[in-house]
Formats: sequence, structure tokens, C-alpha cells
Amino acid sequence: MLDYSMLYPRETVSRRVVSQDGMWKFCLDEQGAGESLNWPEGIPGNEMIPVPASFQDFYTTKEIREYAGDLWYEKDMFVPEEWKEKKILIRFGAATHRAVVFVNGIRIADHEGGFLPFCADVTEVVRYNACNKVVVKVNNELTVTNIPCGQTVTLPTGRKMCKPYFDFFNYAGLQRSVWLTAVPKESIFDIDTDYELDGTDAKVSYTVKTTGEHPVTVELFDAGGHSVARSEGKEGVLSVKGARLWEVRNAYLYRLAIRIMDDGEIVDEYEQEIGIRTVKVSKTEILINGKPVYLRGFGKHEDSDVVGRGFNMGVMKRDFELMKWIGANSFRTSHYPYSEEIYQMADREGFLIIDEVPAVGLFESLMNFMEASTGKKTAFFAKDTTPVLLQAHLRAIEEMITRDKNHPSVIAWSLLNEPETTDEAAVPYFKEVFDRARSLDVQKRPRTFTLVMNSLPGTCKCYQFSDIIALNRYYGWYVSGGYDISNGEVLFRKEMDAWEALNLDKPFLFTEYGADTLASEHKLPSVMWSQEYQDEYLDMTHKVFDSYDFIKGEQIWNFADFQTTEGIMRVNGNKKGVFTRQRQPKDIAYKLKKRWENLPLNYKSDI
Ligand code: BDP
Repeated sequence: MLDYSMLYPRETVSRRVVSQDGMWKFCLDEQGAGESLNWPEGIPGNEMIPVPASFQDFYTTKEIREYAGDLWYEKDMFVPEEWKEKKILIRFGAATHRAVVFVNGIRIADHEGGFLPFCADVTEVVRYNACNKVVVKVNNELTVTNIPCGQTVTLPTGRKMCKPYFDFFNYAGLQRSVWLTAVPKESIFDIDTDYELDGTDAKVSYTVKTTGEHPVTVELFDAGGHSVARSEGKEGVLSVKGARLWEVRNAYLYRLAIRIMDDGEIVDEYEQEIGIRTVKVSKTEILINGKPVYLRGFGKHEDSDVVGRGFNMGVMKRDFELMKWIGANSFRTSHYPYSEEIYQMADREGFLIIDEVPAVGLFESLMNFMEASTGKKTAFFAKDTTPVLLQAHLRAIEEMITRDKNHPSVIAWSLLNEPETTDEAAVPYFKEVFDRARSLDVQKRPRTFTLVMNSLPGTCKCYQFSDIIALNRYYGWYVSGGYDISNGEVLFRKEMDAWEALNLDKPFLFTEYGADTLASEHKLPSVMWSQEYQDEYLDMTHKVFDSYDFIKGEQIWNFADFQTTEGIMRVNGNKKGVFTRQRQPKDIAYKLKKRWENLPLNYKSDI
């Protein structure tokens, strides 16, 4: 079990939250000597940098953009006298990929994994009514014992360089918000909810974990603030008469108010928004509230100009507006859990999320999409280091599910992206990963992983673990592209026929398909990379999707162009976006809009 609460910081009668976003002191540490130079007590220089943001794209030298190693951040945080009886925590939305936190020179927390929150409990070391020096050593190196996987090499110049086994730029730093929070010593630690529908009524069952023994009360309020149900105890069931359901693109949120009480006094209070909805997979259907849904939408990235992977509220807003405009109803948080504010927005807007853990690059190749297209087999999970990787992976699954389980928008867990699955060594690894996700999720949401091009009906040893089969396919791009696209279609149908013949009785989703397209290129007749080719590629691919009833969704790769490592396969980034990196439409956006707006929600279902 995690030793800090994952609950999103919120102010209530008993809790205080002070944002620490803004300019922080910053410096690089090429020699990795900061600790021996006493930097935990204060870092050198006057350089300032915004938080949240990736550090890489502010500067004008390649040495900084490509820097691999330790980066140090520093900020003074004022702790008021009134907080004396509270537990004081600094909550980091994310520190990529690992961090050590020092407060007033004392090492107080360590965290591994760059896309999930952690708290440093600083109660014992803070000075009250005074400024406290908070220093964070972040490290952005890639290894094969942590996710996402990659290597860090040393160049002849003596500088280190990260070599990701994945196709997105290794943005790093304090990329999400930081908060100073005060909660009561006896506090609400974790909440689980589950839903059952009964005609027009609903049952909301809940479990609350606290750090003490005082009794708990729970009250449910509708969106207008009216109390609709109450219960006592750390576990219980709330009966909601005439429940308003959370529906796809038609969300309705209730507010669950949880209190720890001591003789009529509130010890702690926390409020959690919830949506009453069920998620189930039955045969080849994905059912929300018992009704079949056909997913349409995107694989995305947290990626934008200047701030890189840093959370940017404006970009988030624009992305949701574009997704609404184009008629999407879902997205996958490829290839890592996103900032929590994005899930909150999806909860309000009624989008469905496939929530992905950062398990990407689990394939022995510098960029798995290249190796996979050659059909070459490698045994990624047979390494000596695999047990260490597995522990990091399980830990990230626990953090992700604990953080995200109460979002109505989250309808499935994606536990790996394009792993190596053709070797037997993958099987026990997958078993642990899938079992762990099942045991952590009270709602028992479907679990999946995305299959790379060489994970085929005849070669993949792991698809049986998935409740939904998720395919990443690039027929007409990496395989048989350009004038050869007719052959791409033949191969594509051959693969789909082989899946059909297996009779798995599970829904299939396309979690990736797409063609790199430069917004600047037009060509008649088309060539690969032109906007015209992206259009023809989609026509072919959609025709195949429409021919198989067990395909229950399409999430195109990618929502927008995004930054990757430089190389011969990428033109200043991956250009498979339906939108440019600046969030303007390529021609294909209008075609997708027409298709998606016209597909019924229960497309290919007779229920
Ligand atoms: C898949 C990966 C994704 C890549 C994409 C591509 O899952 O990260 O960006 O293909 O090649 O291999 O565009």
C-alpha cells in the first residue's frame, strides 16, 4: 500500500492548499555533484524557470535541450503558524523521471516514476511562520529498470544522452503543479466507489480509508447542491432514487462529501466528484450503463510548444474544444497517465478515457515501431533486470489506479503499450501486471494493452490477458505505403480475418492508426506525407474497420503533431496529427468530423 494519500488536493473546512506554481530557482548538475556541494541547503546561481513545465524548450542551446542527468529546483515555502496541529505535505503532480526532495537541508522523500504524483511529508522538519527551503533533485535518465524504458549513454564529448525506446521526446522536470497542503493528523486517506443500476435508481457503494478510528459519515449531493443520500460508517451503500446517470458526452456529476466526526465536530472533510455509471464488457460489446458504445477519438500526448510536456491549462481547454468539434467521444492517455486536471475535464465533458500506465518501450529496439515492422523477434522480458522493471511497473499501476479510479471518465486501464509479446518470457510478466490491476480496481474495469504490428494472432502470446483487444496498426504506412496501399489493405484484411477466426468473443479497438502528414504538403496525385495521402489512407483504413462487426472503436494516432527525438524517421517530430502542434486542423480533420458525427453511438450493435 502507498504510504501517502493520492487524493487530489482540495480545500475544505479542515484542509488547506497553497499552490507553489510559479518561478523556481533552477540549475543543471552535469557532474552529478550537487549533494556533495551542499546543494540540498540551496542551489547555486540565479537561474529561474517556470513550474509546471518541461525544462528543455526554453533555452537556445542544444546542450540544455538534450541534457541528461540531474536537474535541481528550489523554492521557499512559507508555513503559517495556524498549521501547527496539522500534517504538512508537499504534493508533486509529477517529477520526471525521479526525484529526491530536501526541506531545510534534510532529505525527506524519494520517488521513482515521472508521471504520477507523490507527497513529501514535511511535518517534522518545517519551521512555522517562516520560509522553508525546498530543494528538489530531479533526474531524467532512461533505463531498462524503470518505465518508460530506454538507455542513457555517454558521448565522446563526455556528455550524457538519453536514447528512448519510445517515440516521444524525453521531456522532463517538474511538469505538473506543486502544492503545499495541510491536512488533519487524522485524515481521509483513500476512497473507493462502485455503482449498480436498478431501473431508474442506483446504488453507490463506497469504502473510505482513514488514518484513525473516529467514525465516518458520507453524504451525496446532486449537481444543484441538494442532499440525495446519507450513510454512516467507513463502508456503506447510498441509495439514489431517480439517479441521473453519467452518460457519454452527456455527463452528470454528484458530489460525495466525506467526514470524519468526533462528538459532533468535523475532524476532516473531503469532497469527491463522482459520476453514476457502469462499465462492462460483454461478448464483443463495450457497455456504459448497459448500452453499447463505439469509441471514436484519439491517442494523444501532453505536448505543446515551449512548455513541452508541462501541464498547460490553455492547451487542455483548446484540446477539449477540438475533440468536441470533431465529434470524438474518447481518448487514450498514451503513453503515461496525464495531469489530473485533464481527467476532471473529461469527467465534466463526458469523454471516455483509456488510462495508460507509462509502460512503453518494452521492446528491444531504439524505437519499437521500426523493429516491429521487420517481424524480428526479441525477448524483452527475459533479461536479468526484468524483475526490477516489473516492480517499478506494478508500483506505477498501483499509483495510477489509486489516483484515477474515481473518475467516471476512466473506463479501462491500458497496462502496456506495444510490448514484446512473441516470447514466452512475456507471459508470467503479463500475468502479474494484469492480476495486479484487477485486484486494485473495485469497479473491475476492463484491462487492455496495445499490440504492436508483430503481435499477431499467430505470434502474440499475451492477447488472452486483455478484456478488450487493442491494436496499433499501420497498414498503408509502415507496411505497404503509397502506391502499394492496395496491398496494405489485403494484408490488413488477412490479419483481421485471422483474428475473426479465433472467435475470441471480445471487443476490438484500434488504439492507433495513422499516416505522417506535413501540413505544408499538397500533391495531386498524392504521395506519402501529403495531406491527400492522409485522406486516402483513412478511406482505406475506415473501409476495413467498417467490414468487421467486432471492431468497436477507432482512436486515430495522433490528435496533434508532437515532438520526438530527432532522426531520419521524423521531421522535427511525429506528424501523424489530425491537428498541427499549434492545434489547427489538417484537411483530414473535416473528413473525420463528418464520419464521427454520423456514426451512431451504438454503431455495429443491435442492442
Ligand atoms: C507506435 C507507438 C507510438 C508511435 C507510433 C508511430 O505506440 O508511440 O508514435 O507508433 O510510429 O509504435 O507514429
